[in-house]
Amino acid sequence: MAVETSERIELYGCMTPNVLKVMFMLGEVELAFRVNHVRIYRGENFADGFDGLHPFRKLPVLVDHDGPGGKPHRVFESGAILVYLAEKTGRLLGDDPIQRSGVMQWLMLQVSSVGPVFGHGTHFNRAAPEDSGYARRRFITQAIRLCELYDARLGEVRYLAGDDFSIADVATFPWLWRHPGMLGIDEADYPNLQRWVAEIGERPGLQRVHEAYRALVRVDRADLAAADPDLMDRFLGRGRWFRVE
Ligand SMILES: N[C@@H](CCC(=O)N[C@@H](CS)C(=O)NCC(=O)O)C(=O)O
Repeated sequence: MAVETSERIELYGCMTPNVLKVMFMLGEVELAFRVNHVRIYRGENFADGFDGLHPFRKLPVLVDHDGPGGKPHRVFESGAILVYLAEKTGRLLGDDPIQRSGVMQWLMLQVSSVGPVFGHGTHFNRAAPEDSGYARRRFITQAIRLCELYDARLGEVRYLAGDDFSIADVATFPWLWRHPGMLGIDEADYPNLQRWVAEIGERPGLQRVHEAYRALVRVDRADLAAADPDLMDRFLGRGRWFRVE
């Protein structure tokens, strides 16, 4: 894990939608940042002291060396990082209390439902050692309900919180861009969602960070292909790492 601080913002990350959210935001608000690649498929998030960055040893984590009062400030949890950056820059959070409330509702729905449902759906679809039919079907069913909900919403409004692009779109795009297809959901059934994915995918903020994210993907895919099976069990919380019978 390389840590040099040439930029004033450091992002601890790896290839995952939750990290892409933060990179996308930094690209949108045009803040320079340095990525500290945490090699999760080599177990770097389990290293001594990593819980000082994130108490649950997860990514992303952001460290702003120009934080409030000019002091360094650390933020974990992708939703909290987006709100922090929106407040820091005065961008993408809504201009009045009603707009801001709308942005927060769609942001919270992503954090509490879209991420966990598509994340667990992908886990039970691809990573469960034996076919856990109940869990796989449950999470894919929830994912389909979410696709229906977002398709209906995006049939009424241009962006998730209404007329304006916001951190709710930034948070949701990395999850609804490819994960429905990865779960075998037919994206053509959701034309409004497809329209939004196509539009958000062209955002300048995403273009700005595209190469930096691709670099994480290249290294993590190679690490994943060579990963130690016991480390994968630890990472996924299974095998000898199960804590219950
Ligand atoms: N709620 C967290 C989720 C973060 C998360 O699950 N990150 C994964 C990305 S791979 C991770 O760090 N996993 C490592 C682990 O669970 O050991 C957020 O939105 O930031």
